[in-house]
Amino acid sequence: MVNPDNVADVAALYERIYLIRRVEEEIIRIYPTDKVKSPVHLSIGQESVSVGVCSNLRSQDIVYATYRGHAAYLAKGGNLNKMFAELYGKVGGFASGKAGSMHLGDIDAGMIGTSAIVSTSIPLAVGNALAMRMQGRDVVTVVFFGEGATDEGVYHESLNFASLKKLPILFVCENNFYAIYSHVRDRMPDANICERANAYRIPAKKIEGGDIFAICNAARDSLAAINAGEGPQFLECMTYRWRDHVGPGEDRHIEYRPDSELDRWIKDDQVARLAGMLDAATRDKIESSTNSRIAAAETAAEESPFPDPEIMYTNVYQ
Ligand SMILES: Cc1ncc(C[n+]2csc(CCOP(=O)(O)OP(=O)(O)O)c2C)c(N)n1
Repeated sequence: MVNPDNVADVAALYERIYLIRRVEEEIIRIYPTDKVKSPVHLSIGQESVSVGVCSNLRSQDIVYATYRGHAAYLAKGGNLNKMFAELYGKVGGFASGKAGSMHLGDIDAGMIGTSAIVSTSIPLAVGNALAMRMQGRDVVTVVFFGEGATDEGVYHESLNFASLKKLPILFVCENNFYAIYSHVRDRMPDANICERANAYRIPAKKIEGGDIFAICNAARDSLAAINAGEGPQFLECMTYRWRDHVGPGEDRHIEYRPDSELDRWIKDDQVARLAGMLDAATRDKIESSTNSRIAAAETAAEESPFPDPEIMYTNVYQ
């Protein structure tokens, strides 16, 4: 149980969430220089979901996510240097610069891959859970996806199959209300996502407000149930994307969502919440070592060469 009164618990969460926030702030700063060679989908505002869930995972557990995957990658303990080099399209990246932001995959970090096609990582994650079971390996698979992915047919097939086979998988819906610019109420007659998971006999829990402690503790319970052989579990984590759907910019000018809604979520920022629970010395120590790590990763990415054109056709499956 993560205890908000325990300084070590709070510091550990803050270290991870602050890293993710600062990395994406750096991406915003760097993006106009054109050094980042792929589109970016930022998780700023949504970090508590990845951090809350991944803080309960073991190194052998496997994570799948979406094109909005920086947070999940870093929360799973991904390699910061390899990530920056990958964003810069350099050989030092985990895919030698060929994957970029939308296709994060790093087996050493337990992240098999992310995809730009909505919902496609869900059946892959279910397949991974089946493979782990067949190989007798003690591995839980976790898949992060947006509520927009639950509109897709393959999502329903995946839940059905995972439940039927009682697979060791945790489904985590990051419900930020919008698929690009369309609100969930304009896409579903009844946006009760947990009830839909229950229809496949998968226990589901909704966590309001992006509350990092609630997410942490719900994930811990779900993982315990999976490890006890109870089959798939489902978390619907309410959250909010502060920036535009794609790219580094803000999007208030598009006027598809009320400013007051965004402002309310910014007020409840979980990064600031954790920062406010720590004393200044602990916070400064975490922040300065994190910022040094980020600066070193940016330098390493700058210094890494671009790949030779010949690698274009390696590790490509047709
Ligand atoms: C199969 C498919 N349909 C449509 C798109 C275009 N598209 C890209 S992101 C997106 C919205 C997805 O929203 P959601 O799943 O809630 O995730 P979020 O972007 O909010 O993290 C859409 C429709 C796509 N990439 N793939």
